[in-house]
Amino acid sequence: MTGTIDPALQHVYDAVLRRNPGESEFHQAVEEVLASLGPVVRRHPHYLAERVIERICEPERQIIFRVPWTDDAGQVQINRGFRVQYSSVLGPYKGGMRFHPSVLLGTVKFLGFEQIFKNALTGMPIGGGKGGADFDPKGRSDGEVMRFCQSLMTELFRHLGEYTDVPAGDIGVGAREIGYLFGQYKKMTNRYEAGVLTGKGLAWGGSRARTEATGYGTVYFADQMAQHAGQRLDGTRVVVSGSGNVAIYAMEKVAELGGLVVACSDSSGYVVDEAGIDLELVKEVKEERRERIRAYADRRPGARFVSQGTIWDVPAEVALPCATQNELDEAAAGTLVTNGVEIVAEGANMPCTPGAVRVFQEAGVLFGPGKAANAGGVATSALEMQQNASRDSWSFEHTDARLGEIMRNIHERVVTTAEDYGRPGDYVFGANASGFTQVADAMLALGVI
Ligand code: NDP
Ligand code: 2IT
Repeated sequence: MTGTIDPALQHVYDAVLRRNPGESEFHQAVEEVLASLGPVVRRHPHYLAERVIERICEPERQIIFRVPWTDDAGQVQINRGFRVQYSSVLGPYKGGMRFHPSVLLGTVKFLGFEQIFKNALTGMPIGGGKGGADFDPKGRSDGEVMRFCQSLMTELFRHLGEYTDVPAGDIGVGAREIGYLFGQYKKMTNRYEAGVLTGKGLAWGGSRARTEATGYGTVYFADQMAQHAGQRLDGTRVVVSGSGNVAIYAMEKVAELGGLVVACSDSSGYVVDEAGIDLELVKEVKEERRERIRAYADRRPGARFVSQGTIWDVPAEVALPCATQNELDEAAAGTLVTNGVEIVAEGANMPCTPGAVRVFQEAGVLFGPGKAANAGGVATSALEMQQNASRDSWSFEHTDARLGEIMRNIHERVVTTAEDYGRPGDYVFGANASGFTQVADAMLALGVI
């Protein structure tokens, strides 16, 4: 079971706390990985002697910059942009950009840290990085979003490149934003360097199945977990939090595999639809009209909108948190367990608090951590880079089949590592130990870096 930090590693965590004050999400992400590494350093003491864990905890480079832009009323606005280039031992820095008013340096560092191990687990040649800005796209016109993206890229372009750092989307960054960012990168560099960004539109270098990949991949992973335990997703009742990119395509794949999604949410509340969530309506409300989720219940007979409590009050056998970090706490986990939840797979990054993870594991619930379960998005980004490098464009079926194969490989790798260390069924341990070992071995091979 995922536990506390081994005394042999406590000094590493103490140094992270001391050197990164106030960055609670970053502390949480580091603590979760360190709590898995006790058995790993006992088996491989040279990781401690060569201080490889301390090196991994320190980002290779952190970039913070001003993003000034003019809104539709002619008023100057100032935001803060970030790119944390965390680890390049396995390939160019790779990870999304998040636009949300809550974004701080510590947010980007937690996401970048997770990304290192997630990207290793994909088996693709990609390092770890993450970026973003404290910009709030809600209520902004396309013109405002474009001017913001152009200003951000006017600074960021000098730090990017298809062999250097390759951003993509995350919360608040989808195909529209990637388009504006790519357009400005192209203008600043005078190069059509398709592989510098992923999540592009299909007409200009994007990959089929990238839009669907994170949500589909999360459900492929949950399906593997179910099969491994002799269970099935078919016929299960499923709750999916969020209603953005990851949530929408997770819901689509659950329905395809015969599950019934009865609830989804956004930051204003959740909707319950016992007849099964109508995905076309969610897409219309959230993707096309950029409305609040209440509009779903307003237009769908039999559905109800709830603004109190949490979506995890809705009974389900499968729970897929696909919105944001720390959205599912210990109390919510307790409710889910009481209501009979059997499988939890994280579509979002770190959506379950450490207390929630403990509750699930102690209750024998199958728990798939984000760095394994949601790795299908970044893996398909790597497939997009592969297509760009070879000036090729694959069919949806081929790309989706590769995604399915990658998710099966991740599941196998995580399960095997957990068993190898005598911790069968502990997906948190398996993911952390396996991802870490690959990154650490590569680092050591490259010298003192
Ligand atoms: P989107 O912006 O498309 O959707 C985010 C969803 O989460 C929206 O429904 C949003 O509600 C909700 N949400 C965001 N912030 C909060 C908050 N503070 N409280 C409650 N709800 C919130 O983002 P994605 O779907 O791309 O990302 C969702 C999660 O998945 C994130 O954790 C991201 O890091 C992770 N992820 C994304 C990948 C990708 O490829 N896009 C890959 C792997 C992980 P509202 O509309 O009200 O803001
Ligand atoms: O958290 C993630 O893995 C992402 N937001 C996707 C990153 C990517 O480069 O596709």
